[in-house]
Amino acid sequence: MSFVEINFDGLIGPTHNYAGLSFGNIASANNAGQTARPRLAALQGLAKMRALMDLGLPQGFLLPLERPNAHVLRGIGFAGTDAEVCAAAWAADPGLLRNVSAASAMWTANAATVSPGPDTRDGRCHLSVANLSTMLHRSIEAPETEATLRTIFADTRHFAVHGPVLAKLGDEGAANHMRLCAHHGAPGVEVFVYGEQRAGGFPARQDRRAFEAIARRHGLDPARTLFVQQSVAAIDAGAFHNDVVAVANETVLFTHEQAFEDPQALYDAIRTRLPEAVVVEVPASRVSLADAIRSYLFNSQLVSLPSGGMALVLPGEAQETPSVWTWLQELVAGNGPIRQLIVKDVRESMRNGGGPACLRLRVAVDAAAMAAIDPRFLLDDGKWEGLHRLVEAHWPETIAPDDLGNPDLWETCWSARRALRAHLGLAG
Ligand code: SUG
Repeated sequence: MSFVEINFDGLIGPTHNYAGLSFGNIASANNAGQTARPRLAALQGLAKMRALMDLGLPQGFLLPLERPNAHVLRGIGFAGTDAEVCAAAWAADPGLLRNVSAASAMWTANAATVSPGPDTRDGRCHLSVANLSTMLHRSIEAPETEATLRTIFADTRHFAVHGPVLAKLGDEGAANHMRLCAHHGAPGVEVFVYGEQRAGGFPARQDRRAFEAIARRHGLDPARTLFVQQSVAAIDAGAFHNDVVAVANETVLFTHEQAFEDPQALYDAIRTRLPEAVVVEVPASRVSLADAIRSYLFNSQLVSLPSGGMALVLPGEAQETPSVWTWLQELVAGNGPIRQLIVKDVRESMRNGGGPACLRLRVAVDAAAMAAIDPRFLLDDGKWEGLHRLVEAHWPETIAPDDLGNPDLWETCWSARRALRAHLGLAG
């Protein structure tokens, strides 16, 4: 087996809800206060994983974190048992409990930044856990995410897992990182996309210096490493991560015309380093930035098919947005590398601003590194069915905003997580 790319999807956790916690994320704000369907959300996520498996692609998953997180509440002065701590927080400040209850670790594109072995000085695959320090509810993810990644990628002959960079340097991981290469096993051009804060604008969550630190730690070749600024217009239109307006796979960069401050300079820099690169740019005259963000056209998974060519795994909203769907029909009718459209319903996640690409972390590995990955986190038919059954049995059907203060819900969610860990043979 040669090099393969594995998608590690976040198994959507039992506390999935709509608390409107992410300023600058339009879907999260618009759907705040609605009733969420955690069981359906997790099943939609699993169905998407299944679709990738059916294409013949390797599929892994990452775990939901412990939510509500009583340890964090204890650290800020609440005392007692887990349930007492949560009850006290809810009474004192419901917003706090909402923040420590978020199932936001489902968006594993924000778990870490990954540089595969062909790009790094020591030939190992390097993963840097994201600090997610801009949003309170996400800033508490890193320690548990790091523990999970250290379990999955424990073999230091093939992998190096790094902790998060300084919290002052905001870092949101692979959501702002793209890799272009002749094929997954060839040295890549790594593109790190950062934001610049505009006074009064939505938050620019990715600090340039965070990415510079990560590139240094990963031992990347400076000649094949690009730092580019995300367009201010995109952030202000609601593209809080670059993967809302651009996605890359192997030789292809699929991007909106207004994704970057200086798109021509980026395209030229990529082509100089990778002459076979193909830039598929969608003009604003065909798909407005607003339609791109509403439909999550670019938050599709762009994957190489074992049979050749590439497929886009899109959210249902892309099909429902006429400008987008018309453009996509023309795209696949042409002679370009993108040949197939696969539409998956991930509406529960989409309502919080998380499309197909947000739900996955890509890790490209050779056969030896693949064999070194903890197999409990790699899916086959039987393991997928096991997860499906577990979700059906343990995940709550609905969560309305005030349910988050209900002790019965906390117990249900903690016991769902315990059942999952026991199912996988993990402690605690
Ligand atoms: O960080 N939404 C996430 C969505 C992350 C999407 N990821 C990528 N683009 N890769 C965020 O804004 C909303 C949670 C809430 O409001 O309850 C939230 O965290």
